[in-house]
Formats: sequence, C-alpha cells, structure tokens
Amino acid sequence: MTVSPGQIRADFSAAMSEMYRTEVPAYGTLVRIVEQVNAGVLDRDDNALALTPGEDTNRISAERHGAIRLGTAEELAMMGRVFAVMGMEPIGYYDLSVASVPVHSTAFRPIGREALAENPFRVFTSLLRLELIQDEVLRDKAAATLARRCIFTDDAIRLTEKAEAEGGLGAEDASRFVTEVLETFRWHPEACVDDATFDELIAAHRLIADVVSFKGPHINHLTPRTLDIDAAQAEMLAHGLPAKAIVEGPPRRACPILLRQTAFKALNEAIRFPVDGGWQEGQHTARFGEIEQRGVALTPKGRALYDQLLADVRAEILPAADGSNAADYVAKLEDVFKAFPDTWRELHDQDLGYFKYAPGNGAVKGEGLQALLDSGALTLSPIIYEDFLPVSAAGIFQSNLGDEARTDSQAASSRSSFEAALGKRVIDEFALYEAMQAASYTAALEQVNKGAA
Ligand code: OOG
Ligand code: NI
Repeated sequence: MTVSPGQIRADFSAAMSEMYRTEVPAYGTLVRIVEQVNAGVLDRDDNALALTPGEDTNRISAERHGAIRLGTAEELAMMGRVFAVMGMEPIGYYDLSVASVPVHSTAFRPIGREALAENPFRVFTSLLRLELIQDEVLRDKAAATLARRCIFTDDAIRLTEKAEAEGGLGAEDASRFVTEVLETFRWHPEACVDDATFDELIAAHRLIADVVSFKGPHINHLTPRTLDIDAAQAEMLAHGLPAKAIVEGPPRRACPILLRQTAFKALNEAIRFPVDGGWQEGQHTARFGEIEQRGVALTPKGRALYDQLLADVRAEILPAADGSNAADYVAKLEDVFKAFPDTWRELHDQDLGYFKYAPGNGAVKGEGLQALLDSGALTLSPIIYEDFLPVSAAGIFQSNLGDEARTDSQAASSRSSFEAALGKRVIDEFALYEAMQAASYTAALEQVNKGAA
C-alpha cells in the first residue's frame, strides 16, 4: 500500500512547521496568534466570508506556505521531482527582476478541490539568475561555489527515484522521505564561502549572498493563513513582533480578494565563516515571519482591474520603507479600491471572481443562473486564491533585504529559460480556477435538477 501524495504533503508540512518553530521561536508566537484569531472568526457564525464548511474551514489550522531560493537549474529540476512526490506541481511564473530582485519563481502546490482541501501546502520557489551579476569574476566564483554543493541527501534522491519508478512510497519509505527532504530546508549557520567573498556577494545583491553562501536553500519563512489579517497584525505588534508598516495587497474589504500579506522583519543571525581550519563569527539576515489572508481568486478580468487600481495607487504614492507614509498609503488604497465591487454577487455577476456553486434551500423559481441564485436554489462560495502576487512578493523580498536594496530595473522576463531549467512547463493558474468553477456548476445544477424532478 502506498501513502497518498496528499498524506506525504501533510506530514511534510507539519514536520517543516515543527522544525521552523524550533529554528525561529517567533514563528510559534505567530502560529498561536493566527489560531486564536481564526477561532474567533469561525466562532462568529455569520460566515461573512462565505466559506464552504469543512472543505474551506478544516484546512485553516494546518494551512501555510513557505519559500526557498535555489541556485542552479539542476537544483530546481530535482526540487520539482521531490515536490511531485507530494502532489505539488509548478503553478504560475513570477518574474521578480521587474522589482530588482534577481530571481524568477513558481509556486509548487496541489491542484484540484480534494487535494487542496486535504492540505494546501505550497512553496514559493525562486531560482537565482546568476546572469544578472555584472562582475564576471564574481559571477564565475558564485557559479563555482554553487556547483560544489548538493542540497539533497542521498536518501532523498533515492526515495524520489523509487517513488517515480514504483508510482508511490510505502509507509516506512514515506516517513523516511519526509525526514530526508526536511534536511534540504534546514538552516546551517556555517557559510561555505569566506567573509570577503560573502561581502562581495552582498555588494552585488543581498539575495545572491543568501543563495550562494550556504549549504542549502534554508526555508526563509513559513506563513500561516489568517481569516482576519488586520486583527492578527495588531496582535503581532502587541506581542512585540516587528511587523511591516503596511499590509501588502488589496485593502481590507467585506469580500476579501486575492491575497493580503504582512511580515515581520528578517532576524539578525549569527553565522560562521571558514578561516584557516577554524571559524570566524559573522551576521546574516535570512529568515523572517509572515502571515496572510486569502480571498476569492480573480478572473483575468478581475485581475486586470486589480492590477489597474493598484498601479493607480502606486503612481500617486509608494509605501516608504520606514513606514512613515503608511496611513496615507492605506487611505489612498481604500479610496481607489472603492471602484472594485464588494459583494459576492457583484463579483460573481460581473465575472470578476471564481466561485463554487452548491444547491441551496430555496425552491427553483425562473430559469437560468441568475434566477437560481436569486431564489436561493443555488448558493455561491468563493474559490480561494491559492497563488501569489508578484508586487506583494517583491515588497516582502525588499522589506527583508534592508534599505540598501537596489531599485534599478533588471533584465527582461525569461519564462522559457525557467521552464527549461525546471524540465517542465509551469501550469496556468487561471485555467485551474476556471475548470474548478465549471465542474462545480455542472455538479450543482445536476443536484438541483434532481431535486426539482
Ligand atoms: C519569497 C517571497 C515571496 C510571498 O509570500 O509572496 C513570498 C522569498 O522571499 O524568497 O513568499
Ligand atoms: Ni511568503
């Protein structure tokens, strides 16, 4: 009997959470805050969020995403195979170079309603673009350093190959797989470059130093999902966690859309550089904490409206790194986003968001989708956005890179080179949401018709 990919994913996500709790104690505080806030929201039985009971609510307490940054094409390709054993596929392409961050990324996550309901764990996975290092000598040194490391244990590779060959893993292998893969994500304070090289890499870009200087792609944050991010942010500050000045993404709304995120700043951590058979003390900022609130997935039309409104806001005011204009930014954001409809029915009827349909208690009156919804014969529940937002991601990256983060723009988008490195295509997220909505409509309609017959 093989263990299901979903079960391996759930076990892995729990093991990662456990590890990160001991590595970064503030993460434990964050998880507790989020659990309390979520329990409070779920206890209020108004269900203003229109969540599907069970399917959308059971997963909340276990839900989180993480992020890693890889150095080479080979690392990305192997990572993709490892995630596939857990039922996680690459969804979407994110070009962060537009925000002066020299990486491009995808999100490995489960696909489909059942898999997402079972455990929605996802990992934002970035690949360093070494070609964006200007200095040729430094670029070669970075490439040579990366070429020397292997970020996977022998057993992680062996068990991945076994899962591929045999179509899954038995209980003992699955548990071993989780333990072995966890090693890739572990923090190692020992740098594998000397301090002079580290400083050169930092000068090229802090992120390059973070990727190149260590044994592996330490998980840099693990983000629980909250049902009320403003309440959770207030609690973070009350607990003395140094939260970012503003919540990234759309403003607070009655009907949440996409994704809102806030982080606490990266920790200053002690690291060690190799020197003459011994070690020399140093410092690095790598890991941070983040929370997020997820709302309805937007259609291309809804997403275009979101992008337009956010661009309108940012043309007038950009959030300052020190938080000094946070109140003005939030006021502007709320004002501009008044143009984005804020009831579930409007979002649905204007084709701005994706929804799940279910049979309701109302008797069928009239014909067509609108009539079924008006009479309550059909009900709506938002399809949760499972992906990421590049502008928010850039904001998160930047808030953790320090104030000297560069703002000049970088080379053009390179999706095909990312896919070549990964060894497969990234999947289009809109097509997934669209299919989920269509399937739920067909199924719900069938039930309504059966009931009416
Ligand atoms: C990834 C940042 C992106 C998010 O939530 O948008 C991300 C990173 O810093 O490596 O996790
Ligand atoms: Ni994140």
